[in-house]
Amino acid sequence: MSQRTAVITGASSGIGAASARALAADGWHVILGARRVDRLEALAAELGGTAVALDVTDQESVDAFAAQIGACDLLVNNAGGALGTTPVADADVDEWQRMYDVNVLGTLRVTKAMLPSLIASGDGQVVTIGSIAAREPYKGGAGYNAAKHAVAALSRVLRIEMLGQPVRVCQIDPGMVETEFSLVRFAGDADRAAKVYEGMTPLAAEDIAETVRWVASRPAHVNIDQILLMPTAQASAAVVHREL
Ligand code: NJP
Repeated sequence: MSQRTAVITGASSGIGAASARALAADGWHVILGARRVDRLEALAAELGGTAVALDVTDQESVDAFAAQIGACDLLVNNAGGALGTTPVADADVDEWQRMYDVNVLGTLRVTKAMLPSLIASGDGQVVTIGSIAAREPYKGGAGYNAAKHAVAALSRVLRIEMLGQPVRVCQIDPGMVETEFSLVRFAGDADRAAKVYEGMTPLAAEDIAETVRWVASRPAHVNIDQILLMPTAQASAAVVHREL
């Protein structure tokens, strides 16, 4: 069988980069998309993959990205993230809009662009990285909760609409994973980001990547619909055991 191709968005750090490594180790040709192209190129060189600039919030960028991709058997919708923890009463509408754009519309833009190739593959798969925030509201999480709930709705509707087509649809919802996620959420405040993981062992990006690799390697008749995984020290979005 010829080498299969996986497209991974947000592959310049964290879960996306780790997923690219895990999939490449499993024999996939990986196409890496993100805005920080220098990082993508270094990773592509390491993995024998392909780096392509991608801003999922920009339709022209998504179109240019898709135009450079021929076959696509697996799409990992991973680009995304949270901004701030502002209460609803003080919500910054611009922050909400940016979260909605990257998480929801970004996932939509890339999925829509890749669907013809995924269908043509004859055994296509969409794996979207959601969040525990897609399942459970938490204090200060409203904008991110709303965006990831919408991502979950998109995944579930796509799953229904792809019935009868050779495209499987899975959403993987992580709890706390130590990546650049909290640094981005807290606008580069490293001390505040480090506090998120104080006194507990979070998941590593590699833990999610191994889940992506496992989902992507199930046989064509098996659709892993949804997975929620958290660190042992976390029991729900805001319930965390810390040894302080
Ligand atoms: O975070 P991080 P994660 N266009 O910040 C990219 C979800 N999640 O790996 O463009 C294209 O290390 C960005 O690339 P760049 C989370 O919501 C996480 O943890 O170069 N790409 C980078 O590669 C997200 O959906 C946790 O800046 C864009 C990547 O996204 C996914 O996991 C918990 C982009 C972010 O990498 C991966 O996040 C949870 C754009 N416009 C869900 N904007 C967690 N870590 O705790 C950003 O429940 N990216």
